[in-house]
Amino acid sequence: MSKRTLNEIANAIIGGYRGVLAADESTATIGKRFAMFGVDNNEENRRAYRELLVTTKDAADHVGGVIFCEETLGQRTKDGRTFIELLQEEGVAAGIKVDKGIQPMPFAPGESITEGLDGLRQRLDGYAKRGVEFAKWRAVIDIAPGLPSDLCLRANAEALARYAALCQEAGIVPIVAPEVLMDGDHGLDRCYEISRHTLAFVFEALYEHRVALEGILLKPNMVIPGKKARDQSTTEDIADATVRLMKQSVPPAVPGIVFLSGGQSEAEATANLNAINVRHKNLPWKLSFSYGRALQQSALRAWSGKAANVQAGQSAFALRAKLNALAARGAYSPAMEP
Ligand code: 5MM
Repeated sequence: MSKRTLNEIANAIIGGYRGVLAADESTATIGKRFAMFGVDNNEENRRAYRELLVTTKDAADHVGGVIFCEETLGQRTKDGRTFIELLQEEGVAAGIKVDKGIQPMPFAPGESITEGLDGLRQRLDGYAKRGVEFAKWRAVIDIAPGLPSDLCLRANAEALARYAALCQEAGIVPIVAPEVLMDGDHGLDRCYEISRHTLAFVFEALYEHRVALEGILLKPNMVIPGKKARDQSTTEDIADATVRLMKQSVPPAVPGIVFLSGGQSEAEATANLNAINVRHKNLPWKLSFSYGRALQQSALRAWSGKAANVQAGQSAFALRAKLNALAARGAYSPAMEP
């Protein structure tokens, strides 16, 4: 079988109004999620939980790609299949988070830089041989008084672009994920302004590094007020500001924009994506989801680490996957919520 081009892989992941499941939480992050429901953060629980997600019946109709962390890639389902094999049988692309997390940026108080470029070419070659078709690298941008600095934005954009170029060289689609955090009390306009600035640096760096935009997926934040903002915006305002930002910032060659949920509730993340697609038609890119928390919260709650609850967890995950795929085509309604 001939290998798919980068553009074919990207389009297959988001084709049919599907989106991406971000199940790539590092051990520390999944530990925080497990702790909310009293689940022990051990290797078997992490494996069992990821197996619950990827063996959910019919999820492949709504999810075209799953991002794992390194540990999950080396694990197997109870019946001995690797997670990559399992996804391939379902026509779902396997992805891997390749960044090594964030570190404080030197001489830039309060800001962070994502690490993980050393040895990345070799790691990507190994992943490609195992059947991984896409990757993810996340830059984290904090909004605070006087922040972010151009230094932080430029350094993170440069790292994202170097990662993306290495991925494409290895035949892997890079998900480029610059995340402007929704922590803090800033309003919608400030989020817009900082996200605009961030994306300008990112696309300049992608150009400099000769990254083919047809072969990436962009995973940005929506334009949304900080969690502690006094004035919370309407779904319609969030949708309009987000699409305005994308029009200003993202060239039409990019096949798809898969938003992160970033701490929105499950219902909010679905409603916002739906409003984006209801209110804005004939856009050059597909607008879908690459959610972590907003696809998993109710599944994790229903499962709570108990084998007897696997089916309940899968039903909860299947529902979120379906509702978000409906939102990707603008066909969701809050009345569909349980
Ligand atoms: C931004 O976070 C990504 C999407 O998740 P949300 O929809 O919950 O925001 C997610 O892929 C994230 O990058 C992973 O959970 C990995 O996080 P860590 O910090 O463990 O690398």
